[in-house]
Amino acid sequence: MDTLKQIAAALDKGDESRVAELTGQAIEQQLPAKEILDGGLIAGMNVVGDKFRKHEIFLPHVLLAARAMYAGLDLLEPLLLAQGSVRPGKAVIGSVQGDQHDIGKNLVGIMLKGAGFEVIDLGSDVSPEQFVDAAVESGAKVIGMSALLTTTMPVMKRVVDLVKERGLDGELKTIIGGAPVSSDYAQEIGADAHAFDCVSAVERVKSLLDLS
Ligand code: B1M
Repeated sequence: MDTLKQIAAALDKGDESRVAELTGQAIEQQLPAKEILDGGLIAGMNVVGDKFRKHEIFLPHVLLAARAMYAGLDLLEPLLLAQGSVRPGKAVIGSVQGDQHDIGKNLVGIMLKGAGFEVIDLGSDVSPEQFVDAAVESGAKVIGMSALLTTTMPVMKRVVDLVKERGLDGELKTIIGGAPVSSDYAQEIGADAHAFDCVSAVERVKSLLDLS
């Protein structure tokens, strides 16, 4: 089995130390960081998500897998960050109120930092007021929201509405992402953009700020 498949299998087992060891090996083999991320860590997490959906595994297993994912991400982060140099702007990011899922949001943060952005990461379970207040206080021109649950998606609309209520529409852009959201949903709630993954998130943010 190649190293990336071994990483995915170890993540599926929730074996934190093995994921760290194998990610280290993949880095030593000089595989590109993005390939290790997609073909190893994210591929493994997709298997976990699939099994969870089919009730073949339960929450404690998913938590172990998430911990194992972070063990690999910690090693990859400096390599993903090394891609960036200048600071093109500031972005506030967070997982929306009621949502604890933060792995995808953290990846978006890493990739934005890698592209040189200053990132204000509000963490998870972030209220609409926290998003907008943080953007105003920091002078950030973009709010990036992540949601993994269908039940938390509507919070994104509340953030977009609050931006409009405060008269910031146009100068403060909003971008959404996460497995259950789509471009159609972004359009429906009036968000400025949607990104499918952490790489396209950077492209979208750049184009929102006229930097691309
Ligand atoms: Co939960 N969970 N979870 N979970 N979990 C899902 C999301 C679920 C789809 C699993 C399933 O049923 N197959 C399901 C949601 C169903 C739905 O709403 N339709 C689910 C559920 C039901 C739940 C609970 C309700 C379970 C329970 O308690 N009964 C509960 C809710 C807790 C809460 O948030 N209030 C829960 C809890 C958890 C854990 C805490 C155990 C853990 C999260 C740990 C953590 O994040 N620190 C967890 C996990 C790990 C998952 C799965 C297995 C993996 C999510 C993940 O990290 N994927 C997930 C199944 C799945 O998605 N396959 C599942 C890897 C990550 C890299 O992908 O976050 O999609 P993702 O990010 C991608 C893109 O979406 C995009 O970029 C990333 C890749 O480049 N992206 C953005 C994300 N944010 C973006 C923002 C952007 C742009 C792009 O712009 C700003």
